Amino acid sequence: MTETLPILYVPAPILRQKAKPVAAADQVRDLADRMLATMYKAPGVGLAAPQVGVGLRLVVLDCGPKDAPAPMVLVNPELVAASEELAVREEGCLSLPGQFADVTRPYRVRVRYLALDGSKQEVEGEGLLSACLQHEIDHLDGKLFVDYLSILKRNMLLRRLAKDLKAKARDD
Ligand code: GNR
Ligand code: NI
Repeated sequence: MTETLPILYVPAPILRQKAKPVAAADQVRDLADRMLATMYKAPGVGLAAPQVGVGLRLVVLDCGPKDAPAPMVLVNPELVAASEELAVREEGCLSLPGQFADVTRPYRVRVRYLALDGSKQEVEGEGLLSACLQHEIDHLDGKLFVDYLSILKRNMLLRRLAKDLKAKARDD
């Protein structure tokens, strides 16, 4: 089995930094494999490289149904279009375990990226895939879903996370 990687939690500084473009797509194959294994194990529907301590613009995701795995690897993804129509969805993040909140984002987006073979690709998504694509690209820019919440809600959530992680560390 592919080795998994430890997931970093808020407030790890790398989660707030801008990730650097991948210079050669075919050189992140192993990392992408390990990120997919880490994502499925968590489990989650997406994972960005900074969440495993790597400051590169690399994302993996699988927003397909559980019975039909559809892993995607996006190198240097860029948002190229977003609908005016918005949608509200409850989001969570593997870097803020156990914390969830409603986030409003464009309902449909178009994302340009490189595949692992270096070929140019585009994907258009709505619903969960759209939210996931935006959530992961945000990670590459040091942005987290809590940044879309009111200060009050964000602080509540971050305080609860700190408390939960402290309790978990005590139990370990
Ligand atoms: O597992 C995840 N679920 C999720 C739900 C709604 C919108 C985005 C996501 S991504 C998240 C995994 C994660 O933290 N990716 O960075
Ligand atoms: Ni996340």
